[in-house]
Amino acid sequence: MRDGTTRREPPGSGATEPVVPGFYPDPTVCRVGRDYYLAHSSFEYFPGVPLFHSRDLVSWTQLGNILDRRSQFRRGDARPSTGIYGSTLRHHDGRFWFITTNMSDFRAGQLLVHAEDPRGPWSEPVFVPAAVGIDPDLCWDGDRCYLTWNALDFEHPQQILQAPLDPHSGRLLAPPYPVWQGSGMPAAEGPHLHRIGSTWYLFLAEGGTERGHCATVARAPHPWGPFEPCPHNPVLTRRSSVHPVQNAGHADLVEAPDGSWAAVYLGVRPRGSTPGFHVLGRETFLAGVEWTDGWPVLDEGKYDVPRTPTRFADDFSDDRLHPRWVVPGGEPAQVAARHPLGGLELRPAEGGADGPLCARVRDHVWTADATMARAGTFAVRLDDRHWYALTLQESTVRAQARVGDLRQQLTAVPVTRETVVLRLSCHLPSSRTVPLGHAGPDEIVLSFDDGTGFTELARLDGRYLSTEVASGFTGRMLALGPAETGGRVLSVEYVPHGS
Ligand code: 6LW
Repeated sequence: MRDGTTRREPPGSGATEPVVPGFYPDPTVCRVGRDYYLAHSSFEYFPGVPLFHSRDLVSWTQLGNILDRRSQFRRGDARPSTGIYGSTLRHHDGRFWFITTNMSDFRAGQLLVHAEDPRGPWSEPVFVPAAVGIDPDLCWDGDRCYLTWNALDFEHPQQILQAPLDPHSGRLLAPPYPVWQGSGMPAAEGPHLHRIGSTWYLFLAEGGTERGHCATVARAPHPWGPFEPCPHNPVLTRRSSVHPVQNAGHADLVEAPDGSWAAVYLGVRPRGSTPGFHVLGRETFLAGVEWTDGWPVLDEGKYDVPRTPTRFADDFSDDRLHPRWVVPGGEPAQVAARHPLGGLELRPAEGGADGPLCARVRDHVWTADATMARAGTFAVRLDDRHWYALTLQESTVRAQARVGDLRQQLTAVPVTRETVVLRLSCHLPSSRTVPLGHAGPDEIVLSFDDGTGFTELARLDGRYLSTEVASGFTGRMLALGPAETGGRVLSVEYVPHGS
């Protein structure tokens, strides 16, 4: 739905189906020839910044993670929702450029890496210490590069700043100056500057990344302004609507080879009783962009987006871990090593930090099996204070839950074999919504099979593993870790229901 404009055609599935489902927020996109590349914020999880490739904007394949060395992504304070925030991916003069903010290293300023091949290796970082803040954007006018960012200076209303930048050294070539500050809503952020013809368009996210989220735009004859706001701002929002995708905003544009334009943007899919609970984090959606009177009109229903195939099975027999595996505040090489007899040995993170080996949950209903040998933990988590877990150790399977300050062992059952399948599954709620029931977004079942068939240990309301309860900017993850006596996982299989 757009404020101030009416839809010309019934929405295609792209209005409700993400092109990249799961915790892949703050999308930024660029094109080289016929190849599109898409990158996302990833917060405390390392390696950081998942990078995807597509030829049609609709189907995407992960190439890897841009920040895959700790020299690029300094660990710092690795609490939940620290780390890598909003960013910009561009291609200029034969190079890919990626700029972002590592909130765990905030005073270092913006972090800039480049690569000839998007599969990497990406360069060592150049920092921009004179541009502290979040959501950096790069845009070139010929060879002159402009950095635009949100100074995150709550003392001053002029937070969206710009300055010419030497991207090789990270030096600002002039003092920063304010540009367009948005349409007046709170939290103007996520700037993306695009030159289209002889006009410069500055897109912003406004309203905050919750239900009031919007995308707005202004245009100018120069990169620095003066900016004229679009008369039908916001050009994208779902505020005050009953649309199944909410929090829509934080858009980035890309031009197709045929001269048409598209936009990627973030949204959430809340379910259950009011206020609605979203559990997969902020996901990436795709809209068409048409131009009327020199202004963009986003059409969220332009594309038909098929359901992304998210099923995977991993026996960890490849030389390298799949790029889906990441660690909150740690490194995969620290917490997992190939076991000589097969599978992965699971180790505790350094200093007892919370650091399981994680992979994003990408669907609303699914079943995931982790086959453990003698010991190990398998959990679904939002962060270190919100998780449901199964643990095998000393011939016993335990089901546990943590919700904020509350932590409870739910049950413990003896097992007869050393190899046990720990199963987490997610189902539609069995209750109706308030006031006819008490439905959350889903129900999570913890069960195991020690060769005698699956035994259900617990069935828990999924609302406690949602952003509306836990807060933060991330989404649900499957998590593999050691038990107190160590851990060895032989395989993991993730199967979305209905796939
Ligand atoms: C991102 C900023 C935002 O950098 O949240 O709500 C931050 N908008 O644009 C993390 O996603």
